[in-house]
Amino acid sequence: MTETTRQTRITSSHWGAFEVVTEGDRIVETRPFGPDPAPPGIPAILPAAVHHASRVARPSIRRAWLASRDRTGRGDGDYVTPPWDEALDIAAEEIDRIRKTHGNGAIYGGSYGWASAGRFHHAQGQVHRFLNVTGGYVSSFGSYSTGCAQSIIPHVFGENFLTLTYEAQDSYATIAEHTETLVMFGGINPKNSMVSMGGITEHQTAGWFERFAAKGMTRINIGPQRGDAPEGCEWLPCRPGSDTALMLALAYVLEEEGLTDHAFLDRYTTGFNRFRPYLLGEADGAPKSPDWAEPLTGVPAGTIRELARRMAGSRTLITVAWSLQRQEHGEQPYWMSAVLAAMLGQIGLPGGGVGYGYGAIGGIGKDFRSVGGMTLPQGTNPVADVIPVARVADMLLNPGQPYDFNGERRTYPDIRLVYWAGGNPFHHHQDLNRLHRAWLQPETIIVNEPWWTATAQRADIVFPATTPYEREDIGRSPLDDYLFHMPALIPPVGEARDDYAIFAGLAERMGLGDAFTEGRDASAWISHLYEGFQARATAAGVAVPTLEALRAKNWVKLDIATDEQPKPVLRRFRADPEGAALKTPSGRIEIFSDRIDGFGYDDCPGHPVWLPPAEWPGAATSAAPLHLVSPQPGDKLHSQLEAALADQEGARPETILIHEKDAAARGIATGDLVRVFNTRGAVRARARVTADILQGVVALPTGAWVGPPGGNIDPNGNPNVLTRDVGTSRLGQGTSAHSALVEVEKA
Ligand SMILES: Nc1nc2c(c(=O)[nH]1)N[C@H]1C(S)=C(S)[C@@H](COP(=O)(O)OP(=O)(O)OC[C@H]3O[C@@H](n4cnc5c(=O)[nH]c(N)nc54)[C@H](O)[C@@H]3O)O[C@H]1N2
Ligand SMILES: Nc1nc2c(c(=O)[nH]1)N[C@H]1C(S)=C(S)[C@@H](COP(=O)(O)OP(=O)(O)OC[C@H]3O[C@@H](n4cnc5c(=O)[nH]c(N)nc54)[C@H](O)[C@@H]3O)O[C@H]1N2
Ligand SMILES: [Mo]
Repeated sequence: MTETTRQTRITSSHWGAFEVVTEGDRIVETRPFGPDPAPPGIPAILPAAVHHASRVARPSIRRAWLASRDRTGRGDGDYVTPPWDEALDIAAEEIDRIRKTHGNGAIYGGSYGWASAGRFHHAQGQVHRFLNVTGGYVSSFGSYSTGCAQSIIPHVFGENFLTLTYEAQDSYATIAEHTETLVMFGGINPKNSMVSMGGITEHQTAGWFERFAAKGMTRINIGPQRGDAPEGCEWLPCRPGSDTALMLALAYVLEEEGLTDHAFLDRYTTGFNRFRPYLLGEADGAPKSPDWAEPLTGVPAGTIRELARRMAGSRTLITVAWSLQRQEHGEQPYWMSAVLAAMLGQIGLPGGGVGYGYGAIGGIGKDFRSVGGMTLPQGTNPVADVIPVARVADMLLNPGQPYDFNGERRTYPDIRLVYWAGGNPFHHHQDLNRLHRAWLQPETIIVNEPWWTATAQRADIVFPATTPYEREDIGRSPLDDYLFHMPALIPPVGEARDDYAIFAGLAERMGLGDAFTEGRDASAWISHLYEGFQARATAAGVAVPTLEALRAKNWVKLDIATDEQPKPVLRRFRADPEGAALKTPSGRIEIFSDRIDGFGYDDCPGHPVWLPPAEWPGAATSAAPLHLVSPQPGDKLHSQLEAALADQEGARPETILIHEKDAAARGIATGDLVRVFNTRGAVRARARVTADILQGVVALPTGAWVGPPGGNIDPNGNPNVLTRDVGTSRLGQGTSAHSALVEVEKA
């Protein structure tokens, strides 16, 4: 055996910090990071994933595209592998041709996706900077995570949704101290708070729930799965897509039994008088009573009444999972939960009111003094055109066609070139067979990727990108209290290059090299960005080491934790509704919004309403009787590291949870291979039979790479073959991933 140097160092990731053991050029082992009380299992797969055969080894160009600009064969797998210089020449020439022939408005660079955690090498920042420097691109608004909430919540609270959730909600410490009843729509799942954009170091959600239990807090998980909240929580099974009906019925009981806090409504809200007739049924003849809601939600009327009384009689925090707005009419549960909390009169009180996304990512519920993060400046985009992020297939299929978005009538651009870096749309988008048809429209598709993902396999030009383990970076999330130097642990695998080097190479060929690099190499950029961060932190009174010292230490914990941070926006508003008025048109919480009413949308009118989705249990048919929810995977982040995970015995196809009665009716047992299908497509999955899911609902997590195009069944089990690609409404235009009906049969 040749002698190799064995080294152990720490790195950071979206799922936390961990130790990495290297021997020479290889990662051989990972271990938990000492200070993390609940380290996730994800890093274990890293040695296999980083050195996996599915790494993109060399720049690759699809043979038929190169020969004749063929687009129909995308996914055919037939690539040539020219040397870097030649591949960069070809790509730069093509980008130049498109922008000179059709303008930069013909380039789509939204490039949605989580990429990696290190801040300088963040692929989105890199691709956007490159495209800005070279004349701009059509960009995207919002995220798949919370696009719908990002549209509706500013109308209701006058606040940017992300500012509200990340900076203004109660911390778990405040909840532990003050909340008596925690009502969780869609649960709060420690499995999901394993991750956070840019990193989460101490995983504490499970620990907080132990504290909540110890102090006797009532914790109610409302939704289709028992497992969406930690063990010991009460489970109130409720049909997916029906939460708004349940919230309306709770509001009805408050109003009927004199439990509404009218003093709060008078002082802090506007429009209750226009909502009340709808609630009581005076407007449409249908009182939104518990008896009305029972057949819609599956929750017994008596249970609804009792819950409303419990909520009114105690300090109650309503939490709403992000999944509730990743569904058709997702605006409604987000708006209605605010109305329900306003009727309870506890908004702005510690441990009361409403909170969005607890548990969705690890940073929510933590309170830190703000010292910010570190990002590569992206410059400005000369192209103004922006699409709602989840409307990408609509855009590609309908150039020049009008669409509505949040009060505006817009037109889809005519996209000729797509550049994607740091995302996997053939994992994340809905109705993948439709996306495939849309994907055949542009003349050219370029992807930077470390692995041959489902998306890379459908690109014309693929540039192999390094992983974070192959380059130096800084790990820093504004929602975390750690700071990491992420050393280059191993040299680049194959011929991989950093996204930065790829874009610098393209920019140089387009005569814009200096504009892109500003004369810095990666290391000079890291020093430059770090110095900016250090100066801001110092100004905020937080000591951070010099970059040199951080390099030597590998990581530091920043002294920024606070036990309790006053909820700035809503606490101040409660204390002083005139002086600290909200930034809504009325200055108050808008139960009725004249602005939204003025849009004239029947799928999102002027106050919250019950609108059944086109696909939900209430619309089940004999052809598609089961509601599919597609939660985040517990063993990884989205589709990342998939190739190595998929190699593990029994890991693929993905596991689908099915209720024991639904399984029995179909002769299905745990471990059986099944076919899950609807009119949009079919996937293979492995059944796990359980009593912990509502009858009539099945759960198939996201994360599998969809198989090659053309097959009539996806062998890996990606739920997006089955999901429906429609906007939440004309207002939010978010993804409706959780609104889908399917049938399951034994394979
Ligand atoms: N059915 C259904 N679908 C969903 C959802 C759902 O609930 N149900 N949820 C949606 C949500 S909330 C999200 S956020 C999306 C997630 O969807 P994505 O964010 O697209 O998923 P990831 O697998 O994280 O994709 C990141 C990609 O970047 C690559 N990558 C990592 N580091 C680098 C790098 O340094 N450079 C480059 N060039 N590439 C890199 C990874 O290999 C990976 O392929 O999925 C959405 N899809
Ligand atoms: N381990 C891990 N954690 C992750 C991620 C990951 O890939 N892996 N991804 C991260 C990302 S990008 C995001 S955006 C967040 C998402 O965070 P969430 O949106 O909270 O997560 P989901 O897993 O999509 O959904 C949570 C649960 O909602 C339930 N649900 C679905 N529809 C309904 C409904 O109509 N009503 C009710 N009451 N419940 C419903 C489902 O049973 C599901 O298990 O998770 C993050 N956390
Ligand atoms: Mo997300």
